[in-house]
Amino acid sequence: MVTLKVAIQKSGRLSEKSLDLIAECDIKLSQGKRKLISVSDDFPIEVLFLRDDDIPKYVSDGVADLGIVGENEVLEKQKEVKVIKRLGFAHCRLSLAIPQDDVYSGISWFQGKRIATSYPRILDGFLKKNGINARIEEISGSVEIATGIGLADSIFDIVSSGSTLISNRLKEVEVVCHSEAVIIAGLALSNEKKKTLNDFIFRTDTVQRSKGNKYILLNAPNDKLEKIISILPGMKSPTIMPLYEKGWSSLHSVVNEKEFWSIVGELKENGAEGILVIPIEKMIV
Ligand code: PRT
Ligand code: ZN
Repeated sequence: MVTLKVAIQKSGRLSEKSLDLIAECDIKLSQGKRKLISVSDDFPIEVLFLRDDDIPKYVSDGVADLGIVGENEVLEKQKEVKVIKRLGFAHCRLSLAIPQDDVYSGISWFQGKRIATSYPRILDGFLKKNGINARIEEISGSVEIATGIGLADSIFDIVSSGSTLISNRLKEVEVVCHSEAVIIAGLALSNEKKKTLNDFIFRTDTVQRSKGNKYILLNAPNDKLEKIISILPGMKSPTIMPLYEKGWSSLHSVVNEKEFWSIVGELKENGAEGILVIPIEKMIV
């Protein structure tokens, strides 16, 4: 298989989880993190460690074939790349925020105002769509202090818990878009590279599917099995095996971690005993 070059963030909010994903795919990288390039002996992959802002460009230029990056950077950079998979981590939103004490009258509040941001393109698109004429002050970091130092009347920035806004006496008034980590790919991958890509995506799908799911084993009297099966939301039909003790069976199935706590009481009420819940490492359907 042809080697695939994957760009991930060198250091920051996405780096650890990106490396975890690669490791969970059973791909071991040759060198420690924080190097410029790492290779793997057991999968045709080369990992490039870059700044997240640069990843869409490197992928569209073909320097890297794939990238793991925040969707916000993809939307902002407007490079020729396609999002091929959402990864379910680094969730955040891009929002407009104004000083806490200002009365917010709706989107027209922004008419004629100065808005500081590191995401001028996304903001510009939003303002145009809403017919707002405002001045965008592009800055590369510490956007949240822009109103306090008199650089702008409001800000447009990433919000996660909202505590940065609160500690800077700002309030979130418009959510413009949501973001999470995604895998992006270049538009012109060779067929050979696509094969490696499919293999890599298959592995990531397998890892993601297993997350949040648990293998459940329990014992139950045979006359209660039907009821217990109707409680279990399982993947397909559960496996039933007879126990040595007559009239009893062992039932095996897969449950979602979140659902487990809401059904465990009902399982017990209906005669389930010796319930075991075991982590699943890989799940292939
Ligand atoms: O050095 P490099 O350029 O690679 O890194 P960076 O500093 O630009 O990015 P980094 O590591 O801060 O973030 C990488 C990606 O993580 C972002 O592009 C988003 O996709 C995602 N992400 C998720 C976040 C946040 N959550 C987040 N909370 N990125 C930044 N923040 C910052 C935000 O800028 C603000 O200052 O956290 C603050 C807000 O957080 P709350 O929780 O106080 O609301
Ligand atoms: Zn960055």
